[in-house]
Amino acid sequence: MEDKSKENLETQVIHAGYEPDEATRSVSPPIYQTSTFAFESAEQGAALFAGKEKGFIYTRLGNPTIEALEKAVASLEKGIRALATSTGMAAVSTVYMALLEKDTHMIGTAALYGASRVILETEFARYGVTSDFVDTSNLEEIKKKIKKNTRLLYIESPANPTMAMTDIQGCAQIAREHGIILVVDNTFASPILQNPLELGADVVVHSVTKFINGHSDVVGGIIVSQREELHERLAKVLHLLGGTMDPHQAWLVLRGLRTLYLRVEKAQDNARKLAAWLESHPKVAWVNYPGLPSHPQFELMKKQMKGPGSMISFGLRGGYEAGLKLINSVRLCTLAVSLGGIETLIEHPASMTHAVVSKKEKEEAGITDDLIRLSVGCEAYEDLRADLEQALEYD
Ligand code: LCS
Repeated sequence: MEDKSKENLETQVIHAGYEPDEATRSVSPPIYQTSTFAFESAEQGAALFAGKEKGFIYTRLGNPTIEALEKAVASLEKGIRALATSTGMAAVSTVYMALLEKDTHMIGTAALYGASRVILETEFARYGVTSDFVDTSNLEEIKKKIKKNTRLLYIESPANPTMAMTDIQGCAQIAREHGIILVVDNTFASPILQNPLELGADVVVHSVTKFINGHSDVVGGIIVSQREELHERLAKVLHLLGGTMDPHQAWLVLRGLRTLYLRVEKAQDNARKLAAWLESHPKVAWVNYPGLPSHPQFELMKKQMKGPGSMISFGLRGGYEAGLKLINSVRLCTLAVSLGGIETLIEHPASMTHAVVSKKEKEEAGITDDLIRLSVGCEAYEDLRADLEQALEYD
């Protein structure tokens, strides 16, 4: 296959990972809907299992349709290899399982997606793994928590749902100095706007449920590595745990991926305008959007991202009560969790996506009761603004 890595992202997103195959010349990749692959002989089966010959064995261990998606996302993220998973949480938990050991420690961003944090505090804690969640926007907070047994620094930037940003290059330097692996959940930015591996991260994870698939019709995840030995370690654990993707799911995600660039551009354009409009609205108390000069890390966004994306969090002067009125009054925006789809979604993280996180930890992470999260989609800006305008007409 031709090396696509030199092409512009706009081109890669359309072509990476697949070329018309020799047998049929089909332009769209075939869906290899099979659980297993026939061996030519007993000897060949043994050679495949022994790793002496390359080829497909069994879909949990690899499948051509899934591989097409993995190659495409690895290329977009500037990684060497990728592993597609059944959900975003399968990617996150595989990373934790592969890179943490009994009696080791990890440091994470306080405002992580709720389940990515809680699985450490409740489930991995049962195996002697300890964790500290800090405001990773402040690199000093990370340094303060490093211990002899710290193995993993796990960050989200921008973070779900506060939109706080973390200096990825700064984290990579700290990680290198202490022999720690840096993993970045790049779900909110997508590979179009941010490539953490180029900024020094070791591994990137995505919930492909979000921007990469982009149509709110599939759940999935992916792990991209920057080094062969990390990929091998992650692959071994994923194949044993079994949280792998299915070929039909992979085909749908690859289909969604082909329009990622167009969707990200359009949604970001809408979000820039909506964030500025919200910020000037008399009923709005605050807006957190990395594309606004008022965002505390506006300069960092310009340094490490190609654009601020399409996620906005904001609070109303009327606080929680007013927020509920707003989200119950929208007509075009859909009241639903998840994000990164073509349709605009609105939700209340404190009682929904981050409900599993304790009240005290939510407060420390900045997930306040008045915070409303908006995942801006690809509708016409004027229609979105009109919808929010009418929903803000409460007394
Ligand atoms: N990482 C991030 C940043 C996420 O936002 C999510 C899900 C996950 C990982 C897990 O991915 P999943 O297993 O759901 O594919 N975030 C959600 C959210 O904010 N609303 O609903 C799900």
